[in-house]
Amino acid sequence: SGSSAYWKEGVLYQLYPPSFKDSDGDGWGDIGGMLEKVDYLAELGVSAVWIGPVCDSPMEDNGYDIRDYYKIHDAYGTMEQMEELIAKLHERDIRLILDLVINHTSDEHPWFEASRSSKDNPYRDYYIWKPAAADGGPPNNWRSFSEESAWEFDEATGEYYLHIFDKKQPDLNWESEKMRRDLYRMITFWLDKGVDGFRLDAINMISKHPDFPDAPEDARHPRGQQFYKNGPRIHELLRELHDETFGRYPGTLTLGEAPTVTMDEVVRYTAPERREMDMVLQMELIRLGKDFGDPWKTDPNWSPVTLKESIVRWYEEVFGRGGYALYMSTHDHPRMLGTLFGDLSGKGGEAAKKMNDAAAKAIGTFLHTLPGTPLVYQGEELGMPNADYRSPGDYRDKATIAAYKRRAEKGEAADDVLASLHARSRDGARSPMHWTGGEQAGFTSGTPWIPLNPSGREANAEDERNDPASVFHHYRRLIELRKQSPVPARGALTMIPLEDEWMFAYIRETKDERWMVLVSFSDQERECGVHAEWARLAEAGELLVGSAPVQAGASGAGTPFRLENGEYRLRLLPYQSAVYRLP
Ligand code: TEU
Repeated sequence: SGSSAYWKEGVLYQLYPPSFKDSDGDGWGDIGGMLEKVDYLAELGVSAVWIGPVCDSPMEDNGYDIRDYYKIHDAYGTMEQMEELIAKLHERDIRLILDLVINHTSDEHPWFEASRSSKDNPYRDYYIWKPAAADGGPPNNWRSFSEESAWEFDEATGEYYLHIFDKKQPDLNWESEKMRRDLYRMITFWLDKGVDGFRLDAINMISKHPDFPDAPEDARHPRGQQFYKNGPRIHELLRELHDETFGRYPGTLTLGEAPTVTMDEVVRYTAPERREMDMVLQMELIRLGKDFGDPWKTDPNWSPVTLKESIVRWYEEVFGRGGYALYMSTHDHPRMLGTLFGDLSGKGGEAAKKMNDAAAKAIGTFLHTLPGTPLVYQGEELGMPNADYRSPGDYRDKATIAAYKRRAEKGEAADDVLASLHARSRDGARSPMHWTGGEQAGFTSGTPWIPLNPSGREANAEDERNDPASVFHHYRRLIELRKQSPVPARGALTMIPLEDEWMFAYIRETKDERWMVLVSFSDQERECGVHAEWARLAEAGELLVGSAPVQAGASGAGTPFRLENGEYRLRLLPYQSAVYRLP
């Protein structure tokens, strides 16, 4: 890992295979489509691309249910294309990070078919089987992420198996050394293919409490999580995993998805001397506006002030001691643009586009000027808004469809349910990528597996690459800045105190260079008092990157600082952002 690891200086890109680019007209993104867009990724300037799972799968969870770790899913292409993608990315000095799903497999995986066939099958203990409770029901009261029992009864052997996700995703039993060895063999196979690292799916859930005790009936969703998230043997298992695989391939990047890991636990998972993982994908920033206790509720009283608190805690408690990927968008949560930030009227049109562009640039400026490693989720660099699907039939995610049905049957008003789907369903982030403003946004020549976003089409790669003021070029500039200066990746962070919680101002500095970052997360023009020293510094500063209206240097029109009656005021336009290099 070392201090000069590329991933500490660079930017990661998350590519969601089903929705990235379809090259053969079957409506599904595929590796052929990825090959077509390697130059696009190189132009954006990202250092590594994390692609979601592309192994053979029945696609119950869009590939997070693996049936064969050694075969590429037919709809995505062939192993030869995979090898070509690795080579082509490497030619452009971009690394490939594979999604590694090893907390569970598909129930159609041969291991599970053997395991369920009989109690004394050698693969029986590759999974977690338990007899029924005394009342004949599930072994305990745990519930899955899909809000049903976490146990599925299997007739053949009259026992239940554990699945903390969908029932077609049985959890692997990490207490079985034989199973672990099979996984290590598979990971080594992919490392020998030349992949540069892995994003480890739900990796902090692999160690379950050996007694599988009941959780309190009113425990937070998903009930029972306290007995498998950051479980009793998690660190020794991750250490063994590291030493048996990644540790033997120096420079391999490991990015662990660890949903409930708290800030102070990040160091235990990612400090180099721990020999576990390099970085975690923690959920603190993306939680904004969501009631994580209920998958379908939003938090009406949200405020970006929690972002300020998180980054200060991250900087003070973790930075320099552990690895942290910064993201506010991914395939598992609606895009913040169009749900929390940007144009929320749903009216569309020029004004909406302007508001969305400014908000997209504000989010990008915030993430890319913080300590840590920013992650760009496909479409975020274009300012693609959350899909505003208008009918339940537009959704594809199993948990979303089940929730809609359940709530409609309970008689909940259809509009209310649709509104909560728009605000919380992960399908909002999964609408196909916009490559052009034309037919099917240039994603496919066929019928896409999920409808395109009915709006937001003006945010597309082709138009934006030809518009220097576009969100795309704003992201390209932010990524370029990260390559030109050590300030964003390694500089110290000092918040500038402002009494307005929607306005952010902070300093990032090394001994040689000092930046000031200003960001408004508000759709209104706002202003507040600011200490004279900061205003004077910015007045003499050089604008490195800013959102429209682009300030002509620190003293031109639109300068955020004003001197009024001897007091300095900071005034920001809706979602205005600016980065100054200070004298
Ligand atoms: O997500 C694991 C996870 O932490 C869940 O909270 C996830 O965010 C939730 O299922 C969202 O509805 C990973 C993958 O990112 C997700 O796409 C998969 O569905 C899940 O694991 C099972 O593989």
